[in-house]
Amino acid sequence: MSSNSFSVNVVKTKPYLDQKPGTSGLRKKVKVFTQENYTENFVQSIFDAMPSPGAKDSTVVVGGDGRYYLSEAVQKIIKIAAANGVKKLIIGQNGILSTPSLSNIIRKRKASGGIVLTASHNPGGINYDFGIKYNVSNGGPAPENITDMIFTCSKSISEYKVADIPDVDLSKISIMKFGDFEIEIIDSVIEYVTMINEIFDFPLIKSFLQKHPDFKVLFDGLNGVTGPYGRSIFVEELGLPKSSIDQCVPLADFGGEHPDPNLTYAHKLVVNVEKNKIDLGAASDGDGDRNMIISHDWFVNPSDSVAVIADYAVEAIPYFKKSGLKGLARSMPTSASIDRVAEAHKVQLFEVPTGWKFFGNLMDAGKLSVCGEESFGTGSDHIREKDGLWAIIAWLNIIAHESLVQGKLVTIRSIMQKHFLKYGRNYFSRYDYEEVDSDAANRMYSELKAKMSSELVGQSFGSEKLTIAKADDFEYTDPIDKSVSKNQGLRIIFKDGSRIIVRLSGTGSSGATIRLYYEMYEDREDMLMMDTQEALKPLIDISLKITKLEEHTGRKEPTVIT
Ligand code: VG1
Ligand code: CO
Repeated sequence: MSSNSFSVNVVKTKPYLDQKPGTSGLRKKVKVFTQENYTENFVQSIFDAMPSPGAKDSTVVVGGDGRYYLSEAVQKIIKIAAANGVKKLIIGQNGILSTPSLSNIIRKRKASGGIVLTASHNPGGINYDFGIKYNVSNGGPAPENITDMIFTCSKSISEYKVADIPDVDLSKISIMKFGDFEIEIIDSVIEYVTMINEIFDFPLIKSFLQKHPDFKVLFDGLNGVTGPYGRSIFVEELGLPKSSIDQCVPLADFGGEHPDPNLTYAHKLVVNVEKNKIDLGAASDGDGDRNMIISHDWFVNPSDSVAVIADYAVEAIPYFKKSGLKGLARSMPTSASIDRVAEAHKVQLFEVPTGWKFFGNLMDAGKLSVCGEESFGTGSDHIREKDGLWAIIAWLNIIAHESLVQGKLVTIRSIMQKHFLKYGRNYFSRYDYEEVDSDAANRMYSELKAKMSSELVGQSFGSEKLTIAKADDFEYTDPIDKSVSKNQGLRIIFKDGSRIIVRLSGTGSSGATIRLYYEMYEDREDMLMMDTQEALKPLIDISLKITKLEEHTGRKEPTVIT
């Protein structure tokens, strides 16, 4: 036996062939993860695939969103990590860390990487989803070459190593040592709140809230991981009343809901915002990396949200006053609202595939400050994950700043109107068809793909503007490491720049989810405040025609409309 005060057992195992990480980690039903050795195989594969210098002597951060099966998974990771020679694990108290908070800890502690235990916005509980994601030393999700390597390892695994150390108490802030192996249990919230304090203008926000006691804020944690973070920031730091936070106790099953901040699943917030005339309503998802911004008279589309934050960043937010605006980026389906801001601020705009992992290289190279996805993901180079509370506080900071500039209380609606008058408006909507039969979805997708360049280009739908100018399958070459990502979504682009995008989700755990994205640009002054669904109706009709969605799937209506 080595200097370790534990022995290592080698357990024989057989590979599972379905451990391919999707858009954001491996997500499956809890019942899949609890199959014999399923979790152990994947965790061992992560350690096997860890980039050089590998697992031995590394420091790894571990935490998750509090969903069902979290502590069991943490205990397994501890034993497998120790057996693989990991030097130190930094674990959130009770295993809890929001995704952005975990990204921050990796960076602050200069850890080798992190294991994030979450299925994000997917429902939790014994009959629902669990997930495991590996993040690298920059704090961001592992890039595709590493997730491919994890998958490769998982397909040929024949044994895993496990240390015979007892289950540890995750509930107390402490340091435990087993020979050379160390476990540090840290407070889940403090370091994140400190970081947020350093980024934003808290004195300005505080004086704004004091000056306008009638300005109503409501943050809904959707029973996910951000509850304690939200309580600390809104109630303790900013002194808002307790009534300005809701559903802020993390529950293992998220109270039986989808912890997904959108108009459908955050319905309770939508109703409360309306009923109580809330000026800034906000929600976050299960693991805390998404955000929704809404007021009683406006819903901020995520594609617009990131554009507004980018536009105000240097003017209003101390972090960017210091760092400047290095560049902007969005995922491909996200509207080009932010492209216009990039142009106005004379910085480069990057269009990357769906998934936060594609922003990391650009940030590490100093080419990117603010970025976002239409799927309620917004963030910046302060960490390497999208950050729900960051985006919400950014809005609060912008409202406080703009109110000071104008010498009166401004509304979210007025900020949006001002933005549209300056830049025009990219009307945007996404239709999700969830839990569609996989074969039907795949058939629809491949049929459409087959006729993309041949049949579709040149087809006209009633007007010259609505003639298809380009149709392709999006492909991305990373400007930094030159890696190529193919098959990232079907794009149908019209002569006037309008777009229909078709993708299949990579985060679901059963059946397929079809996503249809619509975008149309408008800059006529009297057409800026139209109803989104009305504005996009022609594109929606065209998409249903060319995809034959109903014929293939039997679905008449989407499950979720954003
Ligand atoms: C979805 C979103 C994507 C996001 C991903 C992870 O992926 O569309 O923009 O990055 O979820 O978000 P997909 O493949 O289902 O479209 V999270 O908050 O679930 O980690
Ligand atoms: Co999430």
